[in-house]
Amino acid sequence: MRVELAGMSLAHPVLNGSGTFDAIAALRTFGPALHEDFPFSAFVSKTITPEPRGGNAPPRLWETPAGMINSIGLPNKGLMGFLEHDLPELARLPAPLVVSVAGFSHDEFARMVDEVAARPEVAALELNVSCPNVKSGCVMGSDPSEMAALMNVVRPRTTKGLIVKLTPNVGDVGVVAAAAAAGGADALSLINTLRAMAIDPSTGRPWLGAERGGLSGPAIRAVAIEMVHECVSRAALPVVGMGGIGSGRDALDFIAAGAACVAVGTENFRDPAAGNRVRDELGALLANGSAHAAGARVGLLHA
Ligand code: RRO
Repeated sequence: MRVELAGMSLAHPVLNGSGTFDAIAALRTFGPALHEDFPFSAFVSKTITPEPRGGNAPPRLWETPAGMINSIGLPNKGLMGFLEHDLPELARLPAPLVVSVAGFSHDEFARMVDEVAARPEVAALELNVSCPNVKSGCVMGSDPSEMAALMNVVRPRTTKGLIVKLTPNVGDVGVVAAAAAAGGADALSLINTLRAMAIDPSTGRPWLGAERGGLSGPAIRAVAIEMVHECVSRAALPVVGMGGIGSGRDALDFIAAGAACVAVGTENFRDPAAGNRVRDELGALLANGSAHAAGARVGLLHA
């Protein structure tokens, strides 16, 4: 199951989705057992920004019939808080560390890449391009020219792997994927959450404090599989596929669609052992020689 991704040699293809598994809290809860059977072949941290952020007004979550809507709003300790407090703890995990970074301008992204990539504990970076550029007002991952301009700024700053996390809230995700590839990305990860809204039945007003949020979970899986397939055919890069993966069978679908790796996200909230289960089920399915698995092996070869 070994796979190469953005300069990392991973023992298997199952990662976590950024922001869906708090490894520091899990270590406190599960103790050394977490390290002994760590579910993910690389750990992706929750996105950080240059300055600390408190996040959005509550409520921040709404459960849907097959998933949930979140509007967490990027709460984090900021770059310096992360480097001082979280990085030493995350560096002790028994898996390479991918740090997810975001900024609201090219200068902010440049600073994040400079500071984070310089740390030897960090194996690769994920660029969360779902934030608006305050200068253009445009979400950086929603437009191929914005994507190209961002890659021009960040690519020359590090030789470490850069994984671009794509948003599905675009007309043509393939054209943004192609721009990321042309700009020197080492891999793509997709999909982030789909824009969504829930209504509070007691008021008729939006439930979430921020009014809108992002939908995740099984509800978005078929959308994610199509987008992974599209990006694999438009950009010659390994793709980390995610969106509603809750079983090895789901993971195999993404690999058959061309993903090199998969990530477990929302399912981690329902079942903290979901990563171990998906990894083990995927391993068994890949070994059993079915047509589904044969299709998936072609996906692995693409990587
Ligand atoms: O923090 C969030 O609200 C959030 C982020 Br940064 C993201 O990339 N995707 C998402 O669904 N929520």
